[in-house]
Parts: sequence; structure tokens; C-alpha cells
Amino acid sequence: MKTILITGAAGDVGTHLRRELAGKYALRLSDLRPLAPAKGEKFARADISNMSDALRITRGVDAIVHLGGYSVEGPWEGILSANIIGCYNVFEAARRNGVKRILFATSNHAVGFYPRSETIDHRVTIKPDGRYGVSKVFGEAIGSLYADKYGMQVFNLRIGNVNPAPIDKRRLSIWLSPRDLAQLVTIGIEHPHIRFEIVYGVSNNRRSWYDNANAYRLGYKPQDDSEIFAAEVLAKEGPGHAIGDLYQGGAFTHVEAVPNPAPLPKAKAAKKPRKKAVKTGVKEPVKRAAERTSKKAKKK
Ligand code: 15L
Repeated sequence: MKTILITGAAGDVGTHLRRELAGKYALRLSDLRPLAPAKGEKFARADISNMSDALRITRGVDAIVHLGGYSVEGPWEGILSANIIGCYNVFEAARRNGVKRILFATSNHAVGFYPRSETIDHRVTIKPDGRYGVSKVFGEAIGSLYADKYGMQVFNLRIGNVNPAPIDKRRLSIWLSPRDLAQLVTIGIEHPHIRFEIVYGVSNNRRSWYDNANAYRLGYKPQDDSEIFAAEVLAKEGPGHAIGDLYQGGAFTHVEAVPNPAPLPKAKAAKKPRKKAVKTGVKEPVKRAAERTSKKAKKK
């Protein structure tokens, strides 16, 4: 059985992925936040912005699913330390430890400034919609460098939004069900011919803005389509936004901080967030400030 490291394992995507991959791989988990490992999992608390931590967690694994980082638009300091320094450290630590394969969780926000009227594939010029999007482009670029220069096998998953069900109109176009996520991750781990690939992490959504031919070429057969939720989602849709509704990236294109759209219920073990750095997610005060901002924006 392969040993797979999942960074940022305590986050939303990591939590869904752990459940879906349980029993298929020996899972090594890391996060800045505490996490109670289940049977078959091992957990190491780590701050990937420290190279020594990155070296420690990447030792002896067959592949890395790198989810760890600041997961939405927010202040530069958090993004710089988790998504730029942290991402570099994970790739470099993997190289030094001889780990060949990395699955990088990039994001639809690397290309969020494409209009919703356009269908884009994995070859389009990047169009990040904020600092967070830029950090994801940086991760894709590091992956490209490490593939070409050091022969690493890099699978970039431009994730839409992972959730058991789509939560609003925009997410009907970018939704990724947990089981389709697991299928894509399995392809990224198992496919024999990965050098440097970009695929969109979305289900088979009728309203998709992506031509995901590259994922299909690698064997992806998504099982879910957001359309079955469409009537219910659209009935609850709030007021739109003149800029956000034009672009695929939605609110990321016009606000400075975005709340986590679907936080998991707080785990009992989770401590009060400390003042400093929650690098694998969004700082609570930032989330609250962003929520206030978006409420104000809605009122306008
Ligand atoms: C992302 O990249 C975020 O990590 C996730 O929390 C969502 O905000 C998602 O994009 C989205 O666009 O809905």
C-alpha cells in the first residue's frame, strides 16, 4: 500500500479526502491545526513555512497531496508565508527527500478573471483574481520548474469548490463532489505517465465553464453533475454583484478578503484560534471582517 502525505489535512478538502481515501492508502496527515487521526492514519503537526517541518513530514512517502495553505483571498502576509514560502518548502523538501510525485491543489482562482461567458481549458493564459490566485499560479510555476529541472511528476488540480452539494449559483459551475475529488486524486497518484499536468477539479457539471479534456484524457470519469441541485440552489440565491457576476472567480474579483464558504463544523478538539497565523485556513477575525464586508456589499 502506498504511503501518501496530505498537507492541510484538517481543512475542508482534506477532511473529505481522508474519508474518501480511507483504507486505500496509508495516510500521513499534516496541519498547523490539531487533528485526531483515524485508524490507518498518522498525524504530524507542522508549519510548512519552516523548511525543517517540511523536510520532516515529506520523509519516506510515495506521493504528496499538497492542500496546505491559506485557502481564500486574504491578507498578503498569510498568503506569502503559507502559499509562497510554504509551497516552495514542500516542493523543495520533496526533492531533497526523493519524493517524485506531488499533487498540487491549485484553484479556479488562478484563472478567475476569465468571463463566465467563456469556456476555458488547461492551456489558457493564467488570469488570477487576487493575491490568493497569484499564489496558486506561483505553485503551478514551481511545479513546472521542478518537473522540468528535477524530473518530478506534478499533477495540478485546479479545484473549483468541494462540497457534498453546491452552495450557490457560481458553485453550480465549479462544484466538485467528494467522490469525484477522490477519483481525480487517485488518478494523480496512480497514473503511470504524469510529468506536468493541469486538470480542473470539477464534477461533470452541465453549467461548467471548463473544457476538462485533459482530465478525461487521463481517465477521469466524473460521476456527479450539480444540475440536480440547481432548482433548490437558485431559489435561495441572494442578490448579485455587478462585477462578481461577470467573472468566474465571483467575489474574489472585487473584495480583499473572503470568508470560507463552507467551513466544517468545529471539531471538539479544536482550540480557540490563536492570534498568529492559521496558515492552513483563514484567520477567524479575517473571516468575520470579510463576512461583514460582504454583508455590507449585499446591502448596497
Ligand atoms: C478556492 O480556491 C477556495 O480554497 C475555496 O475555499 C472556495 O472559496 C473556492 O475556491 C471557490 O471558488 O468557491
